[in-house]
Amino acid sequence: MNIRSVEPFILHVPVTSGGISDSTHSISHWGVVGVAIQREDGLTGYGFTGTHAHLASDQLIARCIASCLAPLLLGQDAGDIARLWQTIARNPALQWVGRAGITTLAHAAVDVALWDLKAKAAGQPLWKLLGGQVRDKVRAYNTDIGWLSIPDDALVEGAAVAVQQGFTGIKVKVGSTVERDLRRLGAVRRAIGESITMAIDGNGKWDLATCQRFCSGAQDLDIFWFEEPLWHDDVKGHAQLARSTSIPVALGEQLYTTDAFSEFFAQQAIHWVQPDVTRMAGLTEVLRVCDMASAFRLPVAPHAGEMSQVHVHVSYAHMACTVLEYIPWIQQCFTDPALVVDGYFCLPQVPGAGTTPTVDALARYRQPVV
Ligand code: 0YR
Ligand code: MG
Repeated sequence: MNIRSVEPFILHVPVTSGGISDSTHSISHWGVVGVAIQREDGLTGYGFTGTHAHLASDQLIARCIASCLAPLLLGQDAGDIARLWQTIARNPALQWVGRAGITTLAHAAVDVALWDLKAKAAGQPLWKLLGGQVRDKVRAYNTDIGWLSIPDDALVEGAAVAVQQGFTGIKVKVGSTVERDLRRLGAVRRAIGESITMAIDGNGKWDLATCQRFCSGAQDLDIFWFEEPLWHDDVKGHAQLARSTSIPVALGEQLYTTDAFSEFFAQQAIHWVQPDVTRMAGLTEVLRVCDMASAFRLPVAPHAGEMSQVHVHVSYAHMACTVLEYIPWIQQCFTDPALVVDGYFCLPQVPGAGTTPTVDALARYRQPVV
């Protein structure tokens, strides 16, 4: 069935307690830059990328969808996902202006919308189309309790509350000073006990020497993984860090292509693989990374640029996916929110990819696309 219309939209949704910071970013809203793709019979698929709600750049993504991608999609068979992926990703003029960045984020929204459409047309939740359920439950870890902007006491309290709610994993942001971060992590570890997994995330802030000093001081904290310790493109730095510490290295939220992951795999610079359907060119590309991770015997923990609305389907259906990030900022915007009960994600039941916005969210948070 052919595509009749391709319409971008932008939502800016407030984050927890009015604002959060990690080592690198301070944000008050999450940007949902999306697209509605409608078939000739009226069935509509939704996809989106995630941003820091910077309207001027969000509008560039929306414009890319409307002006560059829509002409490649209109009149095409919506079911030909792989063919349409190729048409967009290998369009010479588009490649010329961006093999990563805005063009890829726009492509992400389109690819996810096509998967949503396919799942809705089949009358099944996306995980069914991806091969069905390979695990009973998907374990959630809570990132929203661990921001760098949260004062020490509130951090410890929030971690304890998450454990009471049933979470068996948390993630705490680092990247201030080594001493301060070690102190905070020590306090959190004492509060949550030994059995809870505690990952940390540096968001690419520190240099190699600082990371190594941190890792030496963190030996007794049982760190589940150290995420984005170094600058995103620094393959050999990550390889060197991975060789010098027993703490596993996690990364991927800033990588746009399978080729980028491939280089980290080849250099043994990564232990936990964190692709994101909102950062790479959609689910089609993320599935390639998941398959590659399986081949390398590496676990996948998708990064939740879509707050796990789509990744919950992938995590139930792909053997490589081990644990999934939980940040609840935008879940109320969707008709089928990615819910966590007793520390595990619920298995989605509604047909589609979990990406259909509610009428209320579209009215309340909408921003102008031009
Ligand atoms: C805030 N998750 C992350 C948030 C998140 C960022 O900018 O988006 O911390 O992307 O690193 O693991
Ligand atoms: Mg991260």
